[in-house]
Amino acid sequence: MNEIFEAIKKASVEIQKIIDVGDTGKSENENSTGDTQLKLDIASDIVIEKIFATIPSIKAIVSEEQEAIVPLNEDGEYLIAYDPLDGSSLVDVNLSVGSIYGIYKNDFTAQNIIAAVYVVFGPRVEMVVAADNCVKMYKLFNNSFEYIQDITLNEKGTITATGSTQMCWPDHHRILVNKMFKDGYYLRYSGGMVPDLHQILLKGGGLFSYPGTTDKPKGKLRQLFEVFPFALTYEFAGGAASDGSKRALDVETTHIHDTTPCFFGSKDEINKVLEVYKENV
Ligand code: P6P
Repeated sequence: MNEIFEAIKKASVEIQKIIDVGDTGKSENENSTGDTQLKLDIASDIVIEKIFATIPSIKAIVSEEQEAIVPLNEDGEYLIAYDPLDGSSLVDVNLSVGSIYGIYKNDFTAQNIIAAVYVVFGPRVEMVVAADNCVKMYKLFNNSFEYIQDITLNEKGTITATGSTQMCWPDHHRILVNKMFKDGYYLRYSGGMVPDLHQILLKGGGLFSYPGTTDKPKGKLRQLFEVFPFALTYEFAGGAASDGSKRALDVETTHIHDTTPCFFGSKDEINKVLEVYKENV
Protein backbone atom coordinates (compact mmCIF):
# COMPACT_ATOMS: atom_id res chain seq x y z
CA MET A 1 0.00 0.00 0.00
CA ASN A 2 3.03 2.30 0.42
CA GLU A 3 3.14 3.02 -3.30
CA ILE A 4 -0.43 4.35 -3.00
CA PHE A 5 0.55 6.68 -0.13
CA GLU A 6 3.52 7.91 -2.19
CA ALA A 7 1.20 8.47 -5.17
CA ILE A 8 -1.14 10.54 -2.98
CA LYS A 9 1.81 12.63 -1.78
CA LYS A 10 2.83 13.27 -5.41
CA ALA A 11 -0.74 14.20 -6.41
CA SER A 12 -1.08 16.50 -3.37
CA VAL A 13 1.99 18.54 -4.34
CA GLU A 14 0.41 19.03 -7.79
CA ILE A 15 -3.02 19.88 -6.32
CA GLN A 16 -1.48 22.51 -4.04
CA LYS A 17 -0.05 24.21 -7.15
CA ILE A 18 -3.49 24.05 -8.85
CA ILE A 19 -5.09 25.68 -5.79
CA ASP A 20 -2.44 28.40 -5.81
CA VAL A 21 -2.79 29.36 -9.45
CA GLY A 22 -5.88 27.52 -10.74
CA ASP A 23 -9.04 29.08 -12.09
CA THR A 24 -11.64 28.81 -9.32
CA GLY A 25 -14.47 29.36 -11.77
CA LYS A 26 -17.37 27.02 -12.52
CA SER A 27 -17.19 24.47 -15.34
CA GLU A 28 -20.13 23.71 -17.64
CA ASN A 29 -20.69 20.30 -16.00
CA GLU A 30 -22.36 18.77 -12.97
CA ASN A 31 -21.09 15.72 -11.05
CA SER A 32 -23.19 12.63 -10.30
CA THR A 33 -24.59 14.24 -7.18
CA GLY A 34 -25.74 17.29 -9.11
CA ASP A 35 -23.02 19.63 -7.78
CA THR A 36 -21.73 22.13 -10.35
CA GLN A 37 -18.12 21.13 -10.94
CA LEU A 38 -15.48 23.79 -10.44
CA LYS A 39 -12.50 23.81 -12.74
CA LEU A 40 -10.42 23.03 -9.63
CA ASP A 41 -12.43 19.82 -9.05
CA ILE A 42 -11.82 18.59 -12.58
CA ALA A 43 -8.15 19.60 -12.65
CA SER A 44 -7.49 17.85 -9.31
CA ASP A 45 -9.33 14.74 -10.48
CA ILE A 46 -7.25 14.57 -13.67
CA VAL A 47 -4.00 14.80 -11.63
CA ILE A 48 -5.05 11.99 -9.28
CA GLU A 49 -6.34 9.64 -11.98
CA LYS A 50 -3.19 10.13 -14.09
CA ILE A 51 -0.93 9.27 -11.14
CA PHE A 52 -3.07 6.34 -9.95
CA ALA A 53 -3.01 4.89 -13.48
CA THR A 54 0.75 4.33 -13.06
CA ILE A 55 0.30 2.20 -9.91
CA PRO A 56 -0.01 -1.53 -10.79
CA SER A 57 -1.63 -2.45 -7.45
CA ILE A 58 -4.70 -0.25 -8.12
CA LYS A 59 -7.47 -2.29 -9.77
CA ALA A 60 -10.07 0.47 -10.14
CA ILE A 61 -11.05 3.91 -8.88
CA VAL A 62 -14.24 5.79 -8.05
CA SER A 63 -14.14 9.58 -8.09
CA GLU A 64 -16.75 12.02 -6.83
CA GLU A 65 -16.22 13.81 -10.13
CA GLN A 66 -16.92 10.80 -12.37
CA GLU A 67 -20.19 8.85 -12.80
CA ALA A 68 -18.82 5.31 -13.09
CA ILE A 69 -16.07 3.08 -11.71
CA VAL A 70 -12.84 3.53 -13.75
CA PRO A 71 -10.95 0.23 -14.23
CA LEU A 72 -7.14 0.61 -14.16
CA ASN A 73 -5.24 -2.70 -13.73
CA GLU A 74 -7.03 -6.07 -13.93
CA ASP A 75 -4.50 -7.75 -11.58
CA GLY A 76 -4.54 -4.86 -9.10
CA GLU A 77 -5.21 -5.59 -5.43
CA TYR A 78 -6.74 -2.31 -4.26
CA LEU A 79 -9.79 -0.19 -5.08
CA ILE A 80 -9.68 3.53 -4.30
CA ALA A 81 -12.65 5.88 -3.89
CA TYR A 82 -11.73 9.54 -3.59
CA ASP A 83 -13.01 13.10 -3.47
CA PRO A 84 -10.28 15.05 -5.26
CA LEU A 85 -10.99 18.44 -3.72
CA ASP A 86 -13.77 18.43 -1.14
CA GLY A 87 -15.24 21.84 -0.34
CA SER A 88 -13.50 23.35 -3.39
CA SER A 89 -15.87 26.36 -3.37
CA LEU A 90 -14.12 27.47 -0.15
CA VAL A 91 -10.91 28.21 -2.10
CA ASP A 92 -12.59 31.38 -3.34
CA VAL A 93 -12.89 32.69 0.23
CA ASN A 94 -9.43 31.42 1.15
CA LEU A 95 -10.59 28.74 3.59
CA SER A 96 -9.02 25.29 3.91
CA VAL A 97 -10.09 22.44 1.63
CA GLY A 98 -9.04 18.80 1.30
CA SER A 99 -8.77 15.53 -0.62
CA ILE A 100 -10.23 12.32 0.82
CA TYR A 101 -9.26 8.74 -0.16
CA GLY A 102 -10.78 5.42 0.89
CA ILE A 103 -8.70 2.31 0.10
CA TYR A 104 -10.75 -0.86 -0.32
CA LYS A 105 -10.13 -4.53 -1.09
CA ASN A 106 -12.42 -6.76 -3.21
CA ASP A 107 -15.40 -4.38 -3.31
CA PHE A 108 -16.49 -0.80 -2.69
CA THR A 109 -18.32 -1.43 0.60
CA ALA A 110 -17.79 -0.25 4.19
CA GLN A 111 -16.81 -3.75 5.31
CA ASN A 112 -13.98 -3.74 2.74
CA ILE A 113 -12.31 -0.45 3.59
CA ILE A 114 -8.80 -1.16 4.89
CA ALA A 115 -7.17 2.28 4.99
CA ALA A 116 -7.96 5.96 4.54
CA VAL A 117 -6.00 9.11 3.72
CA TYR A 118 -6.98 12.74 3.77
CA VAL A 119 -4.94 15.81 2.85
CA VAL A 120 -5.72 19.29 4.23
CA PHE A 121 -4.76 22.23 2.00
CA GLY A 122 -4.68 25.12 4.47
CA PRO A 123 -2.00 27.39 5.98
CA ARG A 124 0.02 24.16 5.86
CA VAL A 125 -0.47 21.04 3.75
CA GLU A 126 -0.96 18.09 6.09
CA MET A 127 -1.61 14.46 5.21
CA VAL A 128 -3.23 12.01 7.61
CA VAL A 129 -2.98 8.26 7.05
CA ALA A 130 -5.27 5.79 8.85
CA ALA A 131 -3.93 2.24 8.47
CA ASP A 132 -3.15 -0.79 10.68
CA ASN A 133 -5.25 0.60 13.54
CA CYS A 134 -3.35 3.86 13.89
CA VAL A 135 -3.54 7.41 12.56
CA LYS A 136 -0.34 9.21 11.54
CA MET A 137 0.02 12.86 10.46
CA TYR A 138 2.63 14.24 8.02
CA LYS A 139 3.38 17.84 7.00
CA LEU A 140 4.53 18.99 3.56
CA PHE A 141 7.84 20.77 3.92
CA ASN A 142 10.06 21.64 0.95
CA ASN A 143 8.14 19.30 -1.36
CA SER A 144 8.36 16.28 0.94
CA PHE A 145 6.06 15.01 3.69
CA GLU A 146 7.61 14.74 7.15
CA TYR A 147 6.12 12.66 9.96
CA ILE A 148 4.73 14.92 12.72
CA GLN A 149 2.74 12.81 15.18
CA ASP A 150 0.23 10.03 15.79
CA ILE A 151 -3.35 11.25 16.37
CA THR A 152 -5.55 9.90 19.17
CA LEU A 153 -8.93 11.12 20.43
CA ASN A 154 -9.87 11.66 24.08
CA GLU A 155 -12.97 9.91 25.47
CA LYS A 156 -14.80 13.28 25.38
CA GLY A 157 -14.12 16.59 23.61
CA THR A 158 -15.18 20.25 23.52
CA ILE A 159 -16.04 21.01 19.85
CA THR A 160 -19.27 20.57 17.92
CA ALA A 161 -19.40 20.99 14.11
CA THR A 162 -23.02 21.14 12.93
CA GLY A 163 -23.74 20.51 9.24
CA SER A 164 -26.59 21.85 7.13
CA THR A 165 -28.94 24.60 8.34
CA GLN A 166 -31.15 24.62 11.44
CA MET A 167 -34.24 25.14 9.27
CA CYS A 168 -33.72 21.65 7.77
CA TRP A 169 -32.85 19.80 10.98
CA PRO A 170 -35.31 17.23 12.31
CA ASP A 171 -36.48 17.98 15.88
CA HIS A 172 -34.41 15.19 17.46
CA HIS A 173 -31.25 16.63 15.90
CA ARG A 174 -32.07 20.08 17.26
CA ILE A 175 -32.49 18.52 20.73
CA LEU A 176 -29.01 16.94 20.42
CA VAL A 177 -27.30 20.15 19.27
CA ASN A 178 -29.00 22.33 21.90
CA LYS A 179 -28.00 19.84 24.60
CA MET A 180 -24.34 20.08 23.49
CA PHE A 181 -24.41 23.88 23.55
CA LYS A 182 -25.96 23.73 27.06
CA ASP A 183 -23.06 21.43 28.03
CA GLY A 184 -20.62 24.16 26.92
CA TYR A 185 -19.38 22.79 23.58
CA TYR A 186 -17.80 25.31 21.19
CA LEU A 187 -19.20 25.64 17.65
CA ARG A 188 -16.42 25.17 15.10
CA TYR A 189 -17.78 24.80 11.52
CA SER A 190 -16.20 26.06 8.27
CA GLY A 191 -18.31 24.10 5.78
CA GLY A 192 -15.26 22.07 4.75
CA MET A 193 -15.54 18.47 5.93
CA VAL A 194 -11.78 17.86 5.83
CA PRO A 195 -10.60 20.84 7.94
CA ASP A 196 -13.62 20.55 10.26
CA LEU A 197 -12.91 16.87 11.01
CA HIS A 198 -9.14 17.50 11.14
CA GLN A 199 -9.67 20.18 13.81
CA ILE A 200 -11.72 17.83 16.03
CA LEU A 201 -9.06 15.13 15.68
CA LEU A 202 -6.22 17.52 16.56
CA LYS A 203 -8.11 19.23 19.38
CA GLY A 204 -8.72 15.87 21.05
CA GLY A 205 -12.36 15.34 20.30
CA GLY A 206 -15.97 16.50 20.00
CA LEU A 207 -18.65 15.82 17.41
CA PHE A 208 -19.11 16.46 13.68
CA SER A 209 -22.71 15.90 12.61
CA TYR A 210 -24.38 15.90 9.21
CA PRO A 211 -27.83 14.38 9.86
CA GLY A 212 -30.63 13.35 7.54
CA THR A 213 -32.43 16.65 6.88
CA THR A 214 -35.79 17.67 5.44
CA ASP A 215 -34.09 18.55 2.14
CA LYS A 216 -31.62 15.63 2.20
CA PRO A 217 -33.25 12.78 4.20
CA LYS A 218 -30.38 10.41 3.30
CA GLY A 219 -27.76 13.01 4.28
CA LYS A 220 -25.45 15.00 2.01
CA LEU A 221 -22.05 13.33 2.47
CA ARG A 222 -21.05 10.47 0.18
CA GLN A 223 -20.45 7.04 1.68
CA LEU A 224 -17.47 5.70 -0.28
CA PHE A 225 -15.20 8.75 -0.51
CA GLU A 226 -16.29 10.96 2.40
CA VAL A 227 -18.03 9.05 5.21
CA PHE A 228 -16.30 5.66 5.28
CA PRO A 229 -12.71 7.03 5.09
CA PHE A 230 -13.35 9.38 8.02
CA ALA A 231 -15.30 6.71 9.92
CA LEU A 232 -12.24 4.42 9.71
CA THR A 233 -9.94 7.30 10.67
CA TYR A 234 -12.00 8.21 13.73
CA GLU A 235 -12.23 4.57 14.84
CA PHE A 236 -8.47 4.04 14.43
CA ALA A 237 -7.91 7.26 16.47
CA GLY A 238 -9.97 5.76 19.34
CA GLY A 239 -13.26 7.51 18.51
CA ALA A 240 -16.39 6.33 16.72
CA ALA A 241 -18.66 7.08 13.77
CA SER A 242 -22.38 6.43 13.31
CA ASP A 243 -25.29 7.06 10.95
CA GLY A 244 -27.45 7.96 13.94
CA SER A 245 -28.63 4.45 14.67
CA LYS A 246 -25.65 2.12 14.01
CA ARG A 247 -21.92 2.09 13.28
CA ALA A 248 -21.20 4.07 10.11
CA LEU A 249 -19.07 1.19 8.81
CA ASP A 250 -22.14 -1.07 8.96
CA VAL A 251 -24.01 1.10 6.41
CA GLU A 252 -24.91 -0.78 3.23
CA THR A 253 -23.95 0.74 -0.15
CA THR A 254 -26.22 0.19 -3.16
CA HIS A 255 -24.75 2.81 -5.51
CA ILE A 256 -21.20 4.22 -5.59
CA HIS A 257 -22.52 7.77 -5.09
CA ASP A 258 -24.84 6.92 -2.18
CA THR A 259 -24.93 9.33 0.78
CA THR A 260 -25.69 8.69 4.45
CA PRO A 261 -26.36 10.73 7.58
CA CYS A 262 -23.09 10.74 9.52
CA PHE A 263 -21.65 11.54 12.94
CA PHE A 264 -17.93 11.40 13.77
CA GLY A 265 -16.48 12.00 17.22
CA SER A 266 -15.08 10.87 20.52
CA LYS A 267 -16.84 7.86 22.03
CA ASP A 268 -18.75 9.91 24.61
CA GLU A 269 -20.30 12.19 21.97
CA ILE A 270 -21.26 9.34 19.64
CA ASN A 271 -22.95 7.59 22.58
CA LYS A 272 -24.83 10.85 23.21
CA VAL A 273 -26.04 10.90 19.57
CA LEU A 274 -27.29 7.30 19.81
CA GLU A 275 -29.02 8.01 23.16
CA VAL A 276 -30.78 11.23 22.07
CA TYR A 277 -31.76 9.78 18.69
CA LYS A 278 -33.11 6.60 20.27
CA GLU A 279 -35.20 8.59 22.77
CA ASN A 280 -36.55 11.15 20.29
CA VAL A 281 -36.84 9.67 16.81
P1 P6P B 1 -23.43 22.42 4.35
C1 P6P B 1 -18.68 20.71 1.05
O1 P6P B 1 -19.57 21.12 0.03
C2 P6P B 1 -19.30 19.51 1.72
O2 P6P B 1 -19.47 18.47 0.80
C3 P6P B 1 -18.44 19.06 2.91
O3 P6P B 1 -17.09 19.37 2.73
C4 P6P B 1 -19.03 19.84 4.07
O4 P6P B 1 -18.90 19.16 5.32
C5 P6P B 1 -20.51 19.96 3.68
O5 P6P B 1 -20.57 19.87 2.25
C6 P6P B 1 -21.08 21.29 4.09
O6 P6P B 1 -22.46 21.24 3.80
O7 P6P B 1 -24.81 21.99 3.92
O8 P6P B 1 -23.28 22.44 5.88
O9 P6P B 1 -22.95 23.70 3.73
